[in-house]
Amino acid sequence: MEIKNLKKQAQEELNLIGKIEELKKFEEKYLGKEGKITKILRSLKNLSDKERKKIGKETNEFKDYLLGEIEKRREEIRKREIEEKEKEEWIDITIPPKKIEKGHLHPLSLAQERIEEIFVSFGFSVIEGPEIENEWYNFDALNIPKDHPARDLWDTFWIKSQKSKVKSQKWLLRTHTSPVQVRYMEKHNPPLRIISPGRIFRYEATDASHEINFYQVEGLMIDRDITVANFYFIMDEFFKSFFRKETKIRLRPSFFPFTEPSFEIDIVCSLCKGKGCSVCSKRGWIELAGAGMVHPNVLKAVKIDPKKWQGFAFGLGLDRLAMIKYKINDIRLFYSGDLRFLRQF
Ligand code: FA5
Repeated sequence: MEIKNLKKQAQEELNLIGKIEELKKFEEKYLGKEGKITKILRSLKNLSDKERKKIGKETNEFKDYLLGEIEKRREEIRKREIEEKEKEEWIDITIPPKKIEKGHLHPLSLAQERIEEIFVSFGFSVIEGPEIENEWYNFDALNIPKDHPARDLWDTFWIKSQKSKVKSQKWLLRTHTSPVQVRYMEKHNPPLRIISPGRIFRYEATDASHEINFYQVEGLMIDRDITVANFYFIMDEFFKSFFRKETKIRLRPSFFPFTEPSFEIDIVCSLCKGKGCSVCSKRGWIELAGAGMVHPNVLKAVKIDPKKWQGFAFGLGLDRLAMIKYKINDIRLFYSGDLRFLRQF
């Protein structure tokens, strides 16, 4: 083929090339080891001097021209590829970003943190106890003997066919945080000042202010010459700090086998302001805690001399405290996992 025709054919082929891979193949076809131009240059030796000079010159010029064209096309393809990529990867920086959901503390945890903070500032230590207890700590050591009707105050979830290695007791889900008092007094000598927040369980019907699984904060202070006046002062200071305002509380005489005298602490219902609603069972007051002066039998059970040491104990309903603080009208909302509720805190 004449150089002129070859040049025409190459130009037409080159015009149709749009990809780097196609260009590589084209280069190979004309300039590779077995390429058309390479073959012509190789065959020059068989020609006469005159023809070799003429065809050699034309072929070399064509080779240089083609190399130039290939380079030009390569640049064009690269430029176009970059432009296409830029179009594809274009980012609109004015579009608002997707909102990243952040977790936060549950209202019960917030209340617990605040309670701990206040009691620690009064010199109390925070102690934990097990949620699975045995009869001895949950009842016997708290002056609640077997077959005594007082056990019925706490409807219990018993754990089947498990015997405690210690004292051959039956296991249960603790019905209150009071067993932590006993565990602590067994190992520590007075004077003592502790609180113990934790989860407890009761086999009972639920309503707006009762759950089967809820939280209590146990408190215990043992020292010399402790009286009900000390107890009232501490509780009054605690409620003022927790609710950040004057609150109306009352002590009501009550009965617990492990305290004498015993009280119940009530607070004016913040949801109805004392008028009576479903949360306070139309009474205008909400029961927040059981409390009293530690019974001498409990002190004796842990080998503390009741003639030398006295003190008070209390069991605050943590859920109820949070309900009053955040004006929540149903305790079951805490355990519902409903994000519409939880996002408000
Ligand atoms: C007790 O559990 C005693 N251990 C408290 C105590 C401790 C008395 C130390 C004396 C000395 P009570 O069963 O009343 O007591 O419960 C204490 C508080 O837990 C109640 O005042 C109430 O605020 C809360 N509470 C009781 N039952 C429920 C329930 N089902 N759901 C939510 N909170 C409850």
